[in-house]
Amino acid sequence: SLTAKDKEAVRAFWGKVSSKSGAIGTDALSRMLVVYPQTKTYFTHWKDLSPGSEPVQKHGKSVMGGVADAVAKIDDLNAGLLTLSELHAFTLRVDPANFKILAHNILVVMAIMFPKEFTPEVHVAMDKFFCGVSLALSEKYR
Ligand code: HNI
Repeated sequence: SLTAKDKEAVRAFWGKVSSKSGAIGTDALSRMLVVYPQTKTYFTHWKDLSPGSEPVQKHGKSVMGGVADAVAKIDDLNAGLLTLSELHAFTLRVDPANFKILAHNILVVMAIMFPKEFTPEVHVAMDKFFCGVSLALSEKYR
């Protein structure tokens, strides 16, 4: 799990990239829908699922708001993300396998947008962080 050093690396990296979180979320969600088209089944109520569309931008921002919240609650992700886990499990019924897929796309976009800041140390810390987020979001499924 996340060491004190990992948490510090996540907080420091998030501090550098959070002002661009809307763009990160839009691009990550756009890529997820193109590269993993099975994820489109959850968003059939949207008018336009193409990269950068208005609902993709809006939801990209919303997801990254969740990520910001998770960074703030990094010391206890399971408790911190409980409400969001309940929403995804009971109301939205998102297959938890998709959390890893979205996390992967967010990492790819962060690496592209911040190549200098995305050091191997940051890569490991962010990967562990998103594993924790995915696990916390899956908590209410069982
Ligand atoms: Ni997710 C709504 C955060 C992964 C499908 N999601 C939200 C909201 C947040 C959020 C925040 C808005 C909640 C509210 O309205 O109160 N989602 C996150 C986070 C992750 C994640 C932090 C993982 C990093 N969600 C996923 C995945 C899918 C997903 C992987 C499906 C592939 N989420 C949804 C859907 C909604 C949603 C569907 C409702 C959106 C809408 O427009 O109806």
